[in-house]
Amino acid sequence: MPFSLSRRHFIAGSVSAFSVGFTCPAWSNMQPTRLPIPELVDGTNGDPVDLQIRTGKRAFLPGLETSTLGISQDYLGPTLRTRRNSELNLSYTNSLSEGVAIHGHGLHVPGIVDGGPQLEIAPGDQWQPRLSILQPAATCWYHSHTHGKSGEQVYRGLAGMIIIDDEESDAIDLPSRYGVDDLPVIIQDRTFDAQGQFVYSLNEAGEDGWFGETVLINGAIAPLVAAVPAGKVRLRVLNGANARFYVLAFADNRTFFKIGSDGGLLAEPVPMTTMEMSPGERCEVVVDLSDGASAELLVFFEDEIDAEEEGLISGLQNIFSETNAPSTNWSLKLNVDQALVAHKAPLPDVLASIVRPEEAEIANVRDFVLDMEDGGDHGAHAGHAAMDMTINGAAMDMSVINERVKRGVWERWRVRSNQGAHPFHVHGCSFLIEQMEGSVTPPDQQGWKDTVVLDDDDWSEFVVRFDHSATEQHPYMYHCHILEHEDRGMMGQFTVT
Ligand SMILES: [Cu+2]
Repeated sequence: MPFSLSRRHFIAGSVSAFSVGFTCPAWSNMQPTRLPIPELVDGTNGDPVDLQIRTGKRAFLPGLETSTLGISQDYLGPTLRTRRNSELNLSYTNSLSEGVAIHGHGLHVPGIVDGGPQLEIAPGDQWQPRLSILQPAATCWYHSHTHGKSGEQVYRGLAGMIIIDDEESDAIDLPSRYGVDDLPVIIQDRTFDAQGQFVYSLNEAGEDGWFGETVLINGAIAPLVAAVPAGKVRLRVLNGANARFYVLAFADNRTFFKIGSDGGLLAEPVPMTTMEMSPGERCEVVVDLSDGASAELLVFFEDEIDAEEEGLISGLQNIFSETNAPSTNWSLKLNVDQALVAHKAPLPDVLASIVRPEEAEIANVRDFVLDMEDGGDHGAHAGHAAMDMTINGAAMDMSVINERVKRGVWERWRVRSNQGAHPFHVHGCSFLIEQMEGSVTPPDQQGWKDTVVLDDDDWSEFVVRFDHSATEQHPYMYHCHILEHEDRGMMGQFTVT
């Protein structure tokens, strides 16, 4: 059951709420374009990787150039590949006219190289973090974490994927040829104006954050197609949205296998037909195309599937026949190319060994309550000034350390909200979820994670241990990964010593 049937969403005051029904945009009748595959930059040998934070232009829509931000490219950045027990040396140059902080999301690295808002790169400056990669194989990402501007900068393009390999993942037989049978799938939603420019306003974002109307995958408007071999294909799916929760399913309702979550491989493959993903979350899945037929991955907006329809989603045909059915325009079609060498080996029964701490090892418990306070009468616009977003009653203050954590010690963190669903993200670690929204953790959420969804009914709980240090000058962050919530203050700072 990947769904929370009790999840509540806010409609009132959400000026970005998608409410135009499902008329297909004009460009949807065109031939689907090919899924772009971001350039792969291998940083495994420790050579410095130059990353230019810059402006760009991309024609997402035919004949219209959109002004963008990118990292060494017009929109998004290259996929960075690294390896456990190696050093990843990055060299960022900020050529923008505003400051930028770039966070390595999911990386277990000290606060001083974590890229939080305290590490803003001034215009024209460089930042050269040396990252000792000590964690297991995983799909991570890097993105803007600039104080008060993460949402806008990510929306315009400042994000990219990081792939970590290790000896254990090499030893098991999984599809791993980047761009062939191991595809990055970065899903985002964006709104374009009549001139093809991105539409974004933190001040006008509703309570749920900023929702785009058009799905991009790897920086191109869906629907998209990819040519893949007639075998097992691995998708490294990243929900790179500012605020949307997505639901993924194949058009033929086929079973696929989730093999990895935020922090690495699951203990064993988990069969699924639908998969919900919150902003910031990564899911690695394997789909079998051995029969040579194509498969179409559909992207639904979770907020457009109401509770009654959620009950129907296991029979997707029912959803398609609903008059107010979610859009099926947003898809990635996997077309088989028989000329490509196929990965035919069966999925391993065991992927990774995940060891949970004993109860006696839990040395401390911390509670976090996320809150959104409506500032009063603000008409149709639940704008920035009207919203008070806090964790444990405090909005993010760059000069305040909210929590002090001991290094190398297991803790239990309990997280709840007073209003709405939020993806809670913690820097510098992976954690193990013990319960989600008061319920038993679903099998696909039982691996290493750095985001957990919480709701306003019950606690989500996880156990976590920090193995690196974060000082008062360079603390870690915990925050809601709805970027408009983060930018409005739903974030705190903590040290690890
Ligand atoms: Cu939130």
